[in-house]
Amino acid sequence: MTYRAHRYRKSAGSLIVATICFFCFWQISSIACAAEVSSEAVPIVAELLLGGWLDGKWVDANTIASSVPAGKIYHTYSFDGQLQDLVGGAPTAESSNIDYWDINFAAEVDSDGDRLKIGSEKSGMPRLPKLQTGGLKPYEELVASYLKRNKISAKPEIQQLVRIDLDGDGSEEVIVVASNADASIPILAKNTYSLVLFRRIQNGKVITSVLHEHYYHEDIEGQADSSNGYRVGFVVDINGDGVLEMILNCRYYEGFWYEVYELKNNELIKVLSDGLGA
Ligand SMILES: [Ca+2]
Ligand SMILES: [Ca+2]
Repeated sequence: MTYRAHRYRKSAGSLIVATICFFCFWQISSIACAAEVSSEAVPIVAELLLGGWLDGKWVDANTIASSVPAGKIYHTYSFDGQLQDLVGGAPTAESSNIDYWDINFAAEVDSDGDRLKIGSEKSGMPRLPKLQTGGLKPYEELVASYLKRNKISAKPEIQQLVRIDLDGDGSEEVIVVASNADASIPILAKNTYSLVLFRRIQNGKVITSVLHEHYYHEDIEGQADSSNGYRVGFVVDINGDGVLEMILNCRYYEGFWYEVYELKNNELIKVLSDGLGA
């Protein structure tokens, strides 16, 4: 800012004008600088307040709650598009079996879990994820290799194959959700599984990471336990750095939780997780 003022003074040729301008610039620049460093809290809401982005880092719901004002505007998203903005209230402390934070919205909208709400001025969908339904064979073979290695003889069943260029480098990343298990009943069934894989190109080679893997080898009933079910809920740039985050919707018989993943060094890293359940 002093550089701009200094240059202006030299060319203006008048000390008074230069002095006034210096202070004008100084004030404007100060406001601009303040805006740059001021860290607007970016809350993430899906069924409950999951946490968010604050002061340059990912923080949990407890940490961000006091920094979220009432009347904040939220961009909202479905899996493959931006929906209408909503105005949110101040976070409220709630309690069911566990304590959590919720945010109420002025307009109640369709099923809460189908919509991600991000309290940021920036639009979070510079690129849209695609669901691939054809050409699954290579991915079925990939899943089959994990099943074989883990002594599951069931067929590979792809539930979701999501293609998205997370970092915008022109190369698509792929998230594979495969399962033959039913997470909605309190039963563990023999020869079932639940898998979430992440595929991307690194140094010209395709590499795969496991985000979740469960292999159920026994029939178990009566423990109110169930298998885990996963779904890529949303792919949105939450913190406005141009790289999309992946939000995984995770369910079991008596509960659910969400996991937020950030792409770092070409790896998906879990940065937040919150949910409700028995
Ligand atoms: Ca990419
Ligand atoms: Ca981001």
